[in-house]
Amino acid sequence: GKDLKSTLISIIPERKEAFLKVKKEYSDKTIGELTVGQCLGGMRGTKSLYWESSVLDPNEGIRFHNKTIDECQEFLPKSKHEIGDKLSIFLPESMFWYLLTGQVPTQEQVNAFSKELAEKAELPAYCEKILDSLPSTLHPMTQMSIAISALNHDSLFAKAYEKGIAKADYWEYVFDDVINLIAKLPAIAGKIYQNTYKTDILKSKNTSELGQLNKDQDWSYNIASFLGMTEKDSLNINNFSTTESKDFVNLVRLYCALHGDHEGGNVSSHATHLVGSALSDPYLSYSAGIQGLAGPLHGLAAQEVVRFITTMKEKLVGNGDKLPSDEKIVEYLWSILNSGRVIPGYGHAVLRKPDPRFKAMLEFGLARPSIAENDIFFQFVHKLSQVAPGVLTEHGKTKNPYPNVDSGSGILFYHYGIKETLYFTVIFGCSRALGPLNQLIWDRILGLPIERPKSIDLATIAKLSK
Ligand code: NMX
Ligand code: MLT
Repeated sequence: GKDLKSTLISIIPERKEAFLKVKKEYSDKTIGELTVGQCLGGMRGTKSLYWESSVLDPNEGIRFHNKTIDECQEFLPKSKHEIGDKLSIFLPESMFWYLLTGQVPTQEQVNAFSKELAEKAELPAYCEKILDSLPSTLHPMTQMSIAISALNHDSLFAKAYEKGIAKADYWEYVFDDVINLIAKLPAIAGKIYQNTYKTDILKSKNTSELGQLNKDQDWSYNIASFLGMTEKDSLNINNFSTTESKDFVNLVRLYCALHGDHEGGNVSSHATHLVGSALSDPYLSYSAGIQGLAGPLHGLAAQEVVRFITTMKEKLVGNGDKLPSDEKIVEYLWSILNSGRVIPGYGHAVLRKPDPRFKAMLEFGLARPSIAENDIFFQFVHKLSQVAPGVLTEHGKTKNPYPNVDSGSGILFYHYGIKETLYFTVIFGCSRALGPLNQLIWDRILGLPIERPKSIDLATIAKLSK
């Protein structure tokens, strides 16, 4: 079968023709109105961004090229090492292929793509040096954005642009940069984890590497391995059995495949798209996305939820391992709301029902007795999803009282031994590359212009409103 780039090349003419046709025939037509409320209220609901690979329905949740999460789990290829295994999970690289081309890759194509990513995974020495020079007190997300933007040193697009290239050729260089960037994310994530949290243990064991690259393995396996989280890693700090190791790798696969794309308007995707429209290369563009993901109302909620759950557990049951009564949880939630804080992991700018991505993460835990029956933190997450919607509805402010994507994921990583709360959003940052960077390639294929909306002052808003 063809590789990803050749597959993409074969579908460009048709997609380009469809795009140009709509642009030509409908450019003067309207697709909605803009209210003053929208202009002053975070542009909510304004249909003003073009995005091909996914659409978010407020009630149903995300669809990737019109397919639900369950459907994707059915038809997207899984790890070659686990073919036929019922518990295996579709690969993020299958998802990327599908997002970019709208086509389902064969097992063979995905195997080759995983291999290509592993072959390009190594970080250049200067990037490692930059990461090594950062204080371990610097937030992991800041470290991640620094590492990603530093890689622009090697941007093929930036170099070619400097020399002078035709606009029609931009996308090929952007494509190559995107693949290189995605390939290097596992090593970036691992290095940050090692430098920030594991230098002491490495020193005490007289070794310099937490985990290593496995060229025969998929992208998520390598994220897990760079974190020192597979049973094969030399330290195996968590004393993982083969099953635990397999489960953790599957958690990373599920998490990364699910968190990749959430249409275009979320902060990280929108930021990547906007910065890319200035023809900043993919490294600079995605580093802007990472900066947005680092905000507590967006991706950082993953960290806030774990802090929230562990503190609540501590306050309500101390060292105990049984859930408190629902009344006690309700009372605790009210104390948070009455002090003017938000319940992290709840609410959404678009969704009006529980996030199907949350459900998928919850089901991952529920399917494993060691989590569902023995992990009190997970049980808190599950219980909260039943109790908090009622409290938030009574509170009456949030338009969506249901759990969002960040509500359950962090606690699953916590279960497997990643307990450093500030770190969780870095794994989100690996995953989120898939959606915005696939669209960035299309932005350049289709020749989208620099983004430059009109801004207006309050007097003009009042004058124009009718
Ligand atoms: N707890 C308490 N109050 C809330 C919550 C919540 N979880 N969610 C929304 N509200 C409040 C919100 O602060 C606002 O109050 P005010 O009028 O005083 O400013 C009011 O409800 C209306 O907000 P919405 O229109 O429902 O929500 P909006 O679209 O502005 O914001 C979020 C969406 C996701 C930023 C918001 O629900 C929130 O802050 N949630 C908690 C943080 C979180 O979980 N973020 C993760 C989102 C997923 N992700 O990864 O990006
Ligand atoms: C996301 O995945 O980006 C979040 O659910 C936030 C959003 O869609 O606005």
